[in-house]
Amino acid sequence: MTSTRQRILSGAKPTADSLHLGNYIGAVRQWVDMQSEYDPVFFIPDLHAITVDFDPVELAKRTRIVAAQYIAAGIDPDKSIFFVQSHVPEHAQLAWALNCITGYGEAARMTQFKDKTAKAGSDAATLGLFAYPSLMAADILLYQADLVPVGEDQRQHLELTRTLAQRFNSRFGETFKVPQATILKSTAKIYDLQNPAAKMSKTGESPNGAIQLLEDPKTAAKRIKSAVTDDGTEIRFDAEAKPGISNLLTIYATLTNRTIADLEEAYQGKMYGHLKTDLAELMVEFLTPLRARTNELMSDPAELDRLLARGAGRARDIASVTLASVYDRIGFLPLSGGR
Ligand code: ATP
Ligand code: LTN
Repeated sequence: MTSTRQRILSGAKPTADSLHLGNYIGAVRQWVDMQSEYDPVFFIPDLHAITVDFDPVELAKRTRIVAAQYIAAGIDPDKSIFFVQSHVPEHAQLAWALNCITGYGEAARMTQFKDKTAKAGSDAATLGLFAYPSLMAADILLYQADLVPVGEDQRQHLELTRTLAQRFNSRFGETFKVPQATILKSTAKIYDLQNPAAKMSKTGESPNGAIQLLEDPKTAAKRIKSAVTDDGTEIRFDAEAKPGISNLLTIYATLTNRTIADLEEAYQGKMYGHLKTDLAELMVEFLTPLRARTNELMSDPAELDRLLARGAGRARDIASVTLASVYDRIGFLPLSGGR
């Protein structure tokens, strides 16, 4: 039976030793919430992770950690197709075909490529980094995804994905669903605890600026308590005038499913310190089971690998159908008969 639910697809790269709170609130948690309503495909883009400098031992370790963290955070491998990109060879295969209908200038205009090349220097930037967007297009188009929930920084890549789908369809016949560029409105952006003007990220300046989902919850609590706050004393959401307190309120509201207005009312007349103490406690309550579950999953890598292999099998069932149709339309000779 084919599902009538819309298909959503997304992924986060295995480029750190732990997801941080920004990844959780801005991405993984939303994916978890969407699992039941949509037909979900989530994956770990390890092919994308090697487009910048990487270490093989670290990559393998990080891929398992991210997988365990997704599951611990609530991605249910029974509800979602959940897999590692390199386990499904169709991604690289379709990416090649898409490379051949992507203009050189078109790829060179991608701001992520320009930014990363400017940072690394053009000799350090690889062909893989240049082809990052067509591989991302392949990730999406293979599964005929309707919606792709991503952050604002990925908007241009999604636009290119749509362009490539339309170009292929008009040149070779209707093959791909053209996905919607879905930048989730509700995607809360979480800011650095020490510098609320910058987003919380893997590469923030101060280690106290980010909360790692796998760190000691007591350390995380300390980071909340030492978060930079603003002038004044009133606990009120005002991203312009009170970026520090507003960030803490966003985190608090997400972790408790309460509204900001409700929190503002509850903290009327109280001090910043009260809010921080309560949020620090909440953080411990939130991180402790998440960390335990992640470590439990990590302690049985064979089971984790089995779940990922099952996901890859389900992914290939879909991806291979799309790729076969693409190859046929391109005019590649079918492989028939014996060897
Ligand atoms: P980072 O900035 O930490 O390197 P990233 O955005 O470069 O992360 P991914 O690891 O692929 O790369 O991000 C996974 C998801 O997490 C993306 O959808 C991204 O939009 C989201 N995300 C990352 N940081 C934040 C944040 N501070 N607030 C909200 N969402 C975030
Ligand atoms: N580029 C994305 C990760 C990513 C992705 C995808 C997201 C790779 N392929 C396909 C959605 C759909 C990032 O850096 N967050």
